[in-house]
Amino acid sequence: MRGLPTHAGALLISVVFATSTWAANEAATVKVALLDMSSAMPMGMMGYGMMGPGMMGPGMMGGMMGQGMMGMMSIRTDKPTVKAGTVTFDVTNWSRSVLHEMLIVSVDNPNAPLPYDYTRAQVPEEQIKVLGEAEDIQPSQSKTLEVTLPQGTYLLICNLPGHYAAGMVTPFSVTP
Ligand SMILES: [Cu+2]
Repeated sequence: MRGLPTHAGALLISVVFATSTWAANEAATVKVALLDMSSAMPMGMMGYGMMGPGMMGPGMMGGMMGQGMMGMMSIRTDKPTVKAGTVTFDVTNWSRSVLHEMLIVSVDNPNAPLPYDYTRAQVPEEQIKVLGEAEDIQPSQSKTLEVTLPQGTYLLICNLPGHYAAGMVTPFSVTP
């Protein structure tokens, strides 16, 4: 504290105290963007692995609205990891035309593919461990989902027909 005026030292102490109190009580909030080719790109989500150059070749735009094209739909989060406890997912469907949803799936290995029913073009939900879901999110709408998550690895997916296969899956992890 040498050299600091007395009031600055007091201020510093109170800031440190307030910060630690806030951190202990902080409930994690995760912003989730549900995206497809009709989406208005959310500025805050830029840089989270958006499709690179080469994905959008000339003439592709017209055919992109069909379902089932790998990488044509996606889920992005503003953070890949939170601490165990109450987690609030703030889920926004940035699509201009397509209904989406978000399921929180507990997995042993986030790199392994989920079981898949090719007839229904969906992940069979009775064969996976769903810890929460925000269903039927209309284009340009948001839903908030609050869940208590233990430490572990998860996938966030959209399980409307064709959407998981089209790329609507992203890993998410919860630390102790
Ligand atoms: Cu979807």
